[in-house]
Amino acid sequence: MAASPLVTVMINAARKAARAITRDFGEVVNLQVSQKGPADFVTRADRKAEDVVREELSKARPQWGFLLEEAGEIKGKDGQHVWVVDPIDGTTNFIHGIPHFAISIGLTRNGEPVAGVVYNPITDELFAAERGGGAYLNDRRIRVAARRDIHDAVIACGMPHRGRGDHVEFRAELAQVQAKASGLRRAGTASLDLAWVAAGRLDGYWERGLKPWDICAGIVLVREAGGFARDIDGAADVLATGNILAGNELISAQLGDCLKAAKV
Ligand code: LIP
Repeated sequence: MAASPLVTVMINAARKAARAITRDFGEVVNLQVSQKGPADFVTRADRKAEDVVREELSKARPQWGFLLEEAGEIKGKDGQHVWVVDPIDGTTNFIHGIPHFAISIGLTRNGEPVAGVVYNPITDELFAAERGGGAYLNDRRIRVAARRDIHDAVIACGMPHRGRGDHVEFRAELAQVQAKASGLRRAGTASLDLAWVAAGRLDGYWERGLKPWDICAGIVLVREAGGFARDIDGAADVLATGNILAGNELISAQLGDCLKAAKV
């Protein structure tokens, strides 16, 4: 992939943060057996990685704003561009020593997601996309899967757990999808779920209650891979609602119908 200057900036920031994150992940794996557990350590690792990403991106585009998982919103002078960053998406996996998490860097222009990089430093898989430029996994162009029928589809989801989301609503939605799909997955990292839809590994994905930094980069990946990423209930701004549904045209429509059926 001949990355544009913009995507190159994002890739460099992700790779730089990844070096510290990978070291810290090794430490977290050791901390599993300690009484206190690795939670405090992980919070520090998260902040440290976010600082690295922020510094790299600011150096390259000093006028642009930020929406950061840890530090929150930082207004930019330019007023149009906002970096939307999750330094460790899949924190629960990270804390538990599960090697499925990612650095997610998205960019919005006037509120619209226009570029995204999602990097899993453990597998060294780097997903990148920019509006109009296609989606890539490392050097390879990726496309959403071509399956036409949800009966043949593997669908991923996010599950609400203690203190999160609407459990009853989720169970109703799951019951609908469960009855139709050929397989279900819950891997715990929204940005990678979307990246894997873009790469055709998953046919579809839905989750409610996510934050912009969980999905901004992944939305661009799915769309640039020829897929659809939209609000479950048809709202215009999926970044704002955080209720996302993704897949190719046919599977996303069928998944949308299942989720609608769960409401009645
Ligand atoms: C997480 C997501 C995950 C979702 C969690 C959470 P975090 O992001 O990526 O898939 O199910 O609710 O939002 O908190 O690890 O950055």
